[in-house]
Amino acid sequence: MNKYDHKKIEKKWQKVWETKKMYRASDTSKAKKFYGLIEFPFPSGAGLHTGHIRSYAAMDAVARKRRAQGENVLYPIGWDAFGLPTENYAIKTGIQPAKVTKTNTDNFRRQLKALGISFDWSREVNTTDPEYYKWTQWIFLQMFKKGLAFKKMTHVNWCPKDKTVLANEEVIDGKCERCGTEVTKKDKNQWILAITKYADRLDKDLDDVDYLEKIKIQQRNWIGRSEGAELSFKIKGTEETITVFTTRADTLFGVTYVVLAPEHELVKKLSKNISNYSEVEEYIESLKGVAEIERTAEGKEKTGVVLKGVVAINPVNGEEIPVWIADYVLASYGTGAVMAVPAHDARDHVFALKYNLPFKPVLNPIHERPDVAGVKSFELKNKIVAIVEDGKGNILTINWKPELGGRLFVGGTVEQGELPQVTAIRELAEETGYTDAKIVDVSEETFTYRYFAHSKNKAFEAKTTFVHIRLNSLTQKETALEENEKNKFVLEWLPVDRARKEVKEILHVYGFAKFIDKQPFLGEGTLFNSQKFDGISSEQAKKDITKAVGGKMVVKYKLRDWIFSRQRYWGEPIPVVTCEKCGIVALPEKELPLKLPTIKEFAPTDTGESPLATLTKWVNTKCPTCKGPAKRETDTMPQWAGSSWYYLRYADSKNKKALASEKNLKYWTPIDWYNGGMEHTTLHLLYSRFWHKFLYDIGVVPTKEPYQKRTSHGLILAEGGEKMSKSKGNTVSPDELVALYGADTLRVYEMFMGPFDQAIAWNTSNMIGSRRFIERVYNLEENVVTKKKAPTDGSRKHLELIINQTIKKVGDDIESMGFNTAVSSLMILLNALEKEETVYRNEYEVLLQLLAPIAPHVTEEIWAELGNKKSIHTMPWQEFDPKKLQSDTWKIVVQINGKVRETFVSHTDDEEEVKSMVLLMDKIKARIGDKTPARVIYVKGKLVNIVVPGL
Ligand code: ANZ
Ligand code: ZN
Repeated sequence: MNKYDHKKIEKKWQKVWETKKMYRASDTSKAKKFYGLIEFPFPSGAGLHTGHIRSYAAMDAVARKRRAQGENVLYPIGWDAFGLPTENYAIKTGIQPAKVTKTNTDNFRRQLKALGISFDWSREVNTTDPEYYKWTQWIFLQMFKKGLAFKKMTHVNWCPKDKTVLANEEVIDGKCERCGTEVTKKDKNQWILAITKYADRLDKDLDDVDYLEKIKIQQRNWIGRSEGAELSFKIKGTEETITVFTTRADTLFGVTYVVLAPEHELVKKLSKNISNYSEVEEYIESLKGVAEIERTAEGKEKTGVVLKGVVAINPVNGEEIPVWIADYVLASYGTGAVMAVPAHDARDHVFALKYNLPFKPVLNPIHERPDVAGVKSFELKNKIVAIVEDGKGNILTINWKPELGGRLFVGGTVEQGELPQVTAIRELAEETGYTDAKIVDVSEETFTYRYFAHSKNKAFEAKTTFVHIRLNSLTQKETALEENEKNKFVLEWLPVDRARKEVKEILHVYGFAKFIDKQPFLGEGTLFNSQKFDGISSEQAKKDITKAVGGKMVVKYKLRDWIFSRQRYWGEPIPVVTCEKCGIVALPEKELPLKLPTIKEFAPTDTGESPLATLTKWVNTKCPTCKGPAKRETDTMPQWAGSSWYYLRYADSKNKKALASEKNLKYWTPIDWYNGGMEHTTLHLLYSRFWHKFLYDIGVVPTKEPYQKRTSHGLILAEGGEKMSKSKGNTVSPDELVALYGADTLRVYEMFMGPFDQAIAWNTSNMIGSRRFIERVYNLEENVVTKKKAPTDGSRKHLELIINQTIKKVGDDIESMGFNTAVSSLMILLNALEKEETVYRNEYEVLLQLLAPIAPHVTEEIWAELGNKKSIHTMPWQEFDPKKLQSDTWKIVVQINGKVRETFVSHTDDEEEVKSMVLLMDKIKARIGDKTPARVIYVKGKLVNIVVPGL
């Protein structure tokens, strides 16, 4: 027997595949195309890590399966090679970034080839190759010409260590995503890409793509579409107005103050009117350098200062209200101003409590039970819910028998002409005997509850008023309740926390939240305290009130424009010049690529300018328009530029006339399946969708969306569960693993280690299991009768079943990224084959073919050893026979005169067969002896009962 020698096998086949150009995609095939994509790596000095492999090996399994199914597969690879790490390395070592990149990509290429991933290497792209970034620059120029790329003085995030501008997305918890340094703010003239112009489409078109739901949700939250209204408040005694953005125009009567963002331009404009202006300035100063994310972080204490002397006028009722500035209002969102409704907004609520500002409720909550859908007329009732405290932290509950409603607070019906607080005191006395009570509060709002009482066959509308009561003493009188009434409930005082947990009824929960937890009502309802709008729904009022005060309905987005320039060396030069006469002028397209000049000093300058600014000879140039003196732009593009369109270049990577030919783009786009990390959902994925949509608009690409389907893999963590990182020294390099165990083992292990979409810790010692599995597959060849096919006389039926099931399962699992269960079902099939004394060639070949997408080398080797001339990777995918999927085993219970005497597993449920089988069983025969059964009853697939009289 040959020993499994992975080193020999893997090298050999990698060479053969390369020579035969096995994985080249055809641009002209008539077959169905499949474009599978993984996020191309940044070629770091550390080389490939196990996390890369998880995604690549998974998509490789899909690609190989699709090829076997006759599809024309494009599975490309390239390098996202611009970016800071390379540049920082160059600064440290003085080695040219281009050279570092070459070394690193060579290493990555070697590592990937050693894994046998079926990339089409002929289409390799590199974002730092001038032939590539020529087109990155070209796309930029198209955006510039359409006004989507422009320069603007911007308040930017600045990393003092990396000396670079960071996009909001690159700031994590106020720190630089890369180096962890505290981020500061700086005003800089920056290139901006107007991604917000595409916000609506980036949101809406998610409807048409097949992304994992969590990816859609993250994108939608990031885009942050919000429908609302802009309403204007005049400022008393001035010509100024404050325009607020609100999603809740229905609460306009509940506004008790207005808040401006501290940076709002009106603050300066109104400085003369503000009597405490120095306090205001001091406050604004104190917020400088605090990131927006921090300012609005949940749970952070809100601060603010009133603008003394400034009075706003509520446009709907002329009420005069104070104006504040506060940190919880952001200049960059909406209009940078808010109408505050403490009774119905959570942030305003805490702020108003802190600064003692008034509350004015304007909404009655409403709840309809589903059983009143369509009901028009209701019988009205007035009710109360009373939250009764003993003054020692306990709340009175009435624990009704479950069928009567379970645990509630005190409740009751308001009698004709009665005030709700009177009802509450009366009901309290009647039901509980407590009489020494004091009213603390009575709700202004009533909660409308509509329900159908089946016992009375009538629909009711109950309006509940909430009463807060405190007992002065626990003096308790005998109640007048009848015995049978008393048995229906018990009174219990519960500590606040238990009461909160144990009372579940919606009205009672509301009362508790209002009085004990001091929660505002955030939902929608029916208006009151709103003059002529009283009684209408929130939904209607949003429109009616907006109209009445001359406001306008608007849609806002949280998404910000993309700050696109970096003051760094290792990026695409931005292909424009600034001319004294003509302003910013695009380079003519024929001058592209504008090559990145080589330079000696890569470190960014202390002024925050790009090191390119030091190359006076390069910087000083001629204006393409007027030929006068002009200066080149010295900012470069961010790393996100090259990765925003690389998938298009794969369609036609050598094209010199266009980023890719129309024909190839038409054939290959959209990408059928893109797998990548969740960390790229709001950055790369959104950026590239934006570029793609722009290219669609200018007629360069034929589809609206770049990616038809997007999935995501879970992170691979270091052994012990920490995040893998070079600095912690806990990364795992594939090189030793490939040498020691082989690429196939590594690949099987990565697919088998756990559910693909979940994070999992690396464990090298677990790789032994995958290695053993492959060895067993290899050794099984010994038992194979090579030339013969399995007989079809039914003697291999048990194997046919499992073989067909495995074909189906592996196929389904690869498509749904259930790689771990695909491997385990192959293990089950292997077990079954190992139990056989002889295995027939076609049976063995099924195992090999199903395993080939995951372990491509060893399966190819055995395939050849079996005498096959063509590669296993060119064989058609195995089909299962749907008729042979059913597990044809039944667990049959055998009874004699109703007593269980035996159970057994049958491979048939046919009545005659089962019966005769049972009657032939030795055990059964022995029990029946010479008597004759009167009847044999059969319950299909379950039971045989033999009726034997006189036994
Ligand atoms: C009054 C109001 C009453 C509001 C109410 C809410 C509830 P989304 O849904 O996230 O778009 N807002 C508007 N601009 C703001 C800013 N620049 N900084 C902080 N908060 C701002 O949120 C829209 C709501 O957030 C707006 O509706 C506004 O508060 C607040 F019962 O207006 B609302
Ligand atoms: Zn000019």
